[in-house]
Amino acid sequence: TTQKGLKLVERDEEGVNTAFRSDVLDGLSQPQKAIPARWLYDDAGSQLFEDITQLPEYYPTRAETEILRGRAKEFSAMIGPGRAVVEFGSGSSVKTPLLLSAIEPTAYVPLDISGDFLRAAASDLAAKFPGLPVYPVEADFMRKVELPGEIDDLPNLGFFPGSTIGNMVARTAVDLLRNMRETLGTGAQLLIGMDLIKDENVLVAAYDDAAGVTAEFNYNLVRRINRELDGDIPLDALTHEARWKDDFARIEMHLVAGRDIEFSVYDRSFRMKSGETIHTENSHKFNRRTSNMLLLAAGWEPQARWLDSENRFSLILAVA
Ligand code: AVI
Repeated sequence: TTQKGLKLVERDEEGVNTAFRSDVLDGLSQPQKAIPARWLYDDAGSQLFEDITQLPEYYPTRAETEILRGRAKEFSAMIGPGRAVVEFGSGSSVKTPLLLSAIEPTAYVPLDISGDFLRAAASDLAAKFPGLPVYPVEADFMRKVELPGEIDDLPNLGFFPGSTIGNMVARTAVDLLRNMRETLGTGAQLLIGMDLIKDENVLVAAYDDAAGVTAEFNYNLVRRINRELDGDIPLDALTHEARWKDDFARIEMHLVAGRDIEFSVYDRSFRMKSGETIHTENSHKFNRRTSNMLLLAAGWEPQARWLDSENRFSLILAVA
């Protein structure tokens, strides 16, 4: 069903984002406190993530951009002209134009839950590609999305860069990839970025940079909770930590308590012992086999795979 006209953020009478509140209260009540990573991205968090992509230690954005820049001929050979490019997320001002110039699509459809980001990205793009029809859709792409009627007859190429798939546990990732297949329809292809397993020190540095921007990104979640959910979490007691969990092939972001603390959020009390953590993000890393397995589990057949010159990041093309 179409999500047009739906209110995408539900708020109570006091203007509190109810999904945020229940995720935080539930998450802080678990033995291992954990808050879903999607709540890192309010306006300040989205800006901090943009800053992260420019950091010397954060290689994924540069590595993926290098692939998009260098492999245009191969993309156009494997994908062909005349497709509608459906981007999951409102698009990056650098990566999206590189793909669109490589493959000569017939339409571009950015999907995003945030209408503001979406409209800004869509008008930027339309200015760069005069003559390319752009049909922005405001929707939660974790579910099946009804695409605009104008592209009904075109074969689709889904585009999901950035290794955002890595921020989901396998079960959620497979649900999303399957919904993408439903959204995109028969004959669709998917071009998806997946970050690679590599030296632990390189990975930890990418998520705990010297300038402390990733730490700020993590602390911003606490500031958001305190502000929007009437919390008094003592930020000075918490330290950002990036941990490599080898068994799960993922970097985890945590907020570690440096002393015993008590605080309240939305009138509920919580405690943390010194050393206890709030788990705030997973960022899974892949190899050839695990990325293929994830795609296959959701009904996508891998067709081609490209790496950057330092073998840090992969872009995979799959067919429905
Ligand atoms: C958006 N996502 C792919 C980023 C990542 O690398 O997992 C989010 C991020 N978290 C800390 N640094 C970057």
